[in-house]
Amino acid sequence: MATTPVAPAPKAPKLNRIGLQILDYRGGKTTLCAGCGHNAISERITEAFFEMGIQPERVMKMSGIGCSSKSPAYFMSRSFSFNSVHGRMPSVATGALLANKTMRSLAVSGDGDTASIGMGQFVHLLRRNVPMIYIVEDNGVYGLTKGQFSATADMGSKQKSGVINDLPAIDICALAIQLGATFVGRSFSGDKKQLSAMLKAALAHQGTVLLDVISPCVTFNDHEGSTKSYKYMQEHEEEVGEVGFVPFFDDISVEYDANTTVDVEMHDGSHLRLRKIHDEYAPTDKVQAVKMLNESHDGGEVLTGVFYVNTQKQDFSTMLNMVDEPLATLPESRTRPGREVLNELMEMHL
Ligand SMILES: Cc1ncc(C[n+]2csc(CCOP(=O)(O)OP(=O)(O)O)c2C)c(N)n1
Ligand code: SF4
Ligand SMILES: [Mg+2]
Repeated sequence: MATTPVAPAPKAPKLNRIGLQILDYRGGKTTLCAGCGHNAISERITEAFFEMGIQPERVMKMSGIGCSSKSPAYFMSRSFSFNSVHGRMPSVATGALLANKTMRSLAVSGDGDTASIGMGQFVHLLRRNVPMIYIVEDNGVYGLTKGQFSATADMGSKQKSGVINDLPAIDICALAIQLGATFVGRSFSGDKKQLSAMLKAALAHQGTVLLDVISPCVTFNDHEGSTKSYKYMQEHEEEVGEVGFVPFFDDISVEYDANTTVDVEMHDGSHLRLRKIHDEYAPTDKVQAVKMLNESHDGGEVLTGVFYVNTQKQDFSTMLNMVDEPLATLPESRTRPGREVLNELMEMHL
């Protein structure tokens, strides 16, 4: 007797350690240009938050203005989100975190938003070591306003119209290390493996994480003569060290060679394992990290990897000795001083 073939049962979706599936971390459909590096970064963010098992409702997504700053709409729809004013996101993010330090903060900005109009705010976020992940989707141009050079455009790089940039670039990573960020690295939107490992490690850190991610703008800065194009990155990317990450909920006894690999224990018990490729690589040495970045510019390389990690420095909310309960949920009786206290204060200052 002939048997009717039975259709295979549909595969159950993969669940993460808190029982959610990848769909729970997705956002709206992107409206950015097809092939824009920012879209690939959104994908990596979605995967990293899913794989680390972060509750989307416990995340606040912060951004300024630009194509990059629009991208938080394209991942984690269930999270809180604040699309602020061009260049003014750092102060909004700092305030939001102080109001509720129990939330995870993820900022997505652009090179124009951060290093041009936003520089005045950005440097103060760095020196405070505000506990958040700050991603700069770096394409060397103002994509949203049609491709003018930003402050990260390399000297000598060519605009689509043929105009040459005659100003030196600001290295956001060197600046961040110098000013106080405690986890600093650079990646490339096309380097899936490295960017994923760096994002997961960033989620394990308590302090300011600054990730400068080279993210080509296919519409205005992906031509011959650009130093932020896919082709230029494929030819000039130089990994300073291979980034490995073992989350706290996996087996951390995985073997590694201590002669060639630096192991850093992160705040949540996860391990960042950095295998040296570059001779001078010493990711816990601030001076060495800045020196290496300066030398790489002179050599025309685009260094990527984790350049600097410091798990010892206090983050901003610890430094301020904030109460455990978020300020946002404290009752008025605990936030508003009574008349007696006010009178006492007035006496003291008379
Ligand atoms: C206060 C203010 N100044 C200028 C602008 C115009 N503006 C909008 S986006 C942008 C640049 C965006 O560049 P970037 O941050 O690099 O983002 P991208 O679009 O390249 O991702 C500028 C100058 C604005 N919206 N608000
Ligand atoms: S203009 Fe450039 S930065 Fe903006 S979405 Fe298009 S490719 Fe991306
Ligand atoms: Mg830009």
